[in-house]
Amino acid sequence: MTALDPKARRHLSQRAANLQREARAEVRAQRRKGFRRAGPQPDDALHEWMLWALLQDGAGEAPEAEELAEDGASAEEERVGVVLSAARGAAEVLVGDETMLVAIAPRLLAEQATLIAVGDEVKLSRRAEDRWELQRVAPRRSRLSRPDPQDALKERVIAANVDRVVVVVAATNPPMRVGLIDRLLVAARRGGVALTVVVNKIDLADAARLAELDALLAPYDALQVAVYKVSAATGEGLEALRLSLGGALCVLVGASGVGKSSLLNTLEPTLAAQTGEVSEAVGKGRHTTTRSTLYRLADGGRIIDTPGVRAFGLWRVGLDELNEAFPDVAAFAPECRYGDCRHLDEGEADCGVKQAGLDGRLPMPRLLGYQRIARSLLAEQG
Ligand SMILES: Nc1nc2c(ncn2[C@@H]2O[C@H](COP(=O)(O)OP(=O)(O)O)[C@@H](O)[C@H]2O)c(=O)[nH]1
Ligand SMILES: [Mg+2]
Ligand SMILES: [Zn+2]
Repeated sequence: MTALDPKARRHLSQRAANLQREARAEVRAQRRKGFRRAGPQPDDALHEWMLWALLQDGAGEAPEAEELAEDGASAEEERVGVVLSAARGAAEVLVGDETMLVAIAPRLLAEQATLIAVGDEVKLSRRAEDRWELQRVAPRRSRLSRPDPQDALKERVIAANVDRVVVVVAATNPPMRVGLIDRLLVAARRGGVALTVVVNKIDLADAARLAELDALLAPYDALQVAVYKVSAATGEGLEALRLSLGGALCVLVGASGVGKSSLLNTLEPTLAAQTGEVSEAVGKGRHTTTRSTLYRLADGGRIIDTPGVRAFGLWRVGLDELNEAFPDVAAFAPECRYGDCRHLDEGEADCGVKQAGLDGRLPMPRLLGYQRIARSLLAEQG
């Protein structure tokens, strides 16, 4: 919103606060189970409401105006940039060194969650003196996707054009789930992105736990997945992590509370990415990440912070793609008696993969992890 002058910004912020107050009254009046109003919720940050207020400005626009500008736009009426964050109907776009707040073209709104993601390269068109609209999205080089939470048949792109997915887990708390790493590995391969695993909070782990983590994560080494053990609290391991990320565009993914925002703050102290600490001054209101946002690092790298994920669904992944992400498991498939063996049920006799798990050639967690995802994929297919 730095594209707005202070006066316009103050005005927008006032209108946003009004909209937020109205929404609070509306929700109070209609409180019943499951009720959810469209747009931002009363407790969302004022920032969200400012984006929403800005969107309301463009709601009554005549369609002819749009067509006119699209055909007749001259060079200085168009700009290209990268999406830093996107709300319903509006986006923050980095154009050169300037952050611009723009409305999203009405015809893109219905499919916004699929069409526009953080990291997307976009074209803007001028609509009025200081009003720009996001018109087009360039084809993506890579993506991290999952099914849309509201409609599993739709793709929800979490981040576009990223070089690396960095899955963050905590050494102790919250509990680490290897299944999330496996699923992200599948999704990352599917989207053409490399994967790094970061184990944060090692300051809280004793020697026994560290050894346990090493054993659990050893199989990933063989899959060209880099594993870093760090502490955002003490800074341990962060220099090595920073060097490995280089100037790449990375997306941080993981459960809530593992320390994604803390890591970002430590990697780039000039950033004020929100972390889970509750501010004394604010009292209420949790400082958790509610929206994916791209941040630029001083060394040229760029990192996308995302809200926490509880589970990670797989978008259009079948057993073939699963096998590609589990090459260590698939390596034993030639030893199965049947060519179409899925390495699952007791009924599948003479399974070389399960045998390899039983006699220790394949680590049991890898076999079980494979089977869990395979079962869920087969269940989805009905
Ligand atoms: N002990 C310890 N606590 C950490 C570390 N990193 C983050 N935390 C704490 O974990 C909580 C969640 O951090 P946050 O960055 O908001 O997690 P996010 O939800 O993944 O973004 C906060 O209270 C942090 O202070 C760490 O390396 N060690
Ligand atoms: Mg966060
Ligand atoms: Zn088998």
